[in-house]
Amino acid sequence: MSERTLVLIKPDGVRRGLIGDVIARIERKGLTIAAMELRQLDAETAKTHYAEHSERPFFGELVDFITSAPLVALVVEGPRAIEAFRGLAGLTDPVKSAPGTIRGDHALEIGENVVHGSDSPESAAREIKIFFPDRF
Ligand code: RTP
Ligand code: MG
Repeated sequence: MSERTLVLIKPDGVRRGLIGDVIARIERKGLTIAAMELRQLDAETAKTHYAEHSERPFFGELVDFITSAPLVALVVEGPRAIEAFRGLAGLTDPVKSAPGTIRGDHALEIGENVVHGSDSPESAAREIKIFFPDRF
């Protein structure tokens, strides 16, 4: 059974030239890219996407960062795609992420951790609708 997940290559990943690296890992794993777009988020879209964190102390910084420059949004598809991509990404804290993961290989700061991946089927459905409202 195939599943879809929303992946973001965040502004730090785009700025640092990591689009190709992230896409290569997705493809090497056997996952499929079903949609992809380079875009810069406005604050409203960013707040909707990260609504679950609206009461957290880092929310303002998170919104400022994710809207600071273009990102790449992808819909990634495959068997257990949500869990599969979270495995490729590593843990939220890049220092605790194992080498071999995207965050473990490329980042040091929690606030600039290169990628986002949906964390549940409900999140994936909600987030895909935000980024690709007419496509799925
Ligand atoms: P994401 O949603 O971006 O894929 O990351 P995640 O699931 O691994 O982590 P989550 O708990 O959803 O947090 C969203 C993003 O907020 C930033 N964050 N900062 N300063 C902090 O303690 C803190 N905690 C989280 C991170 O950039 C994280 O990716
Ligand atoms: Mg999250």
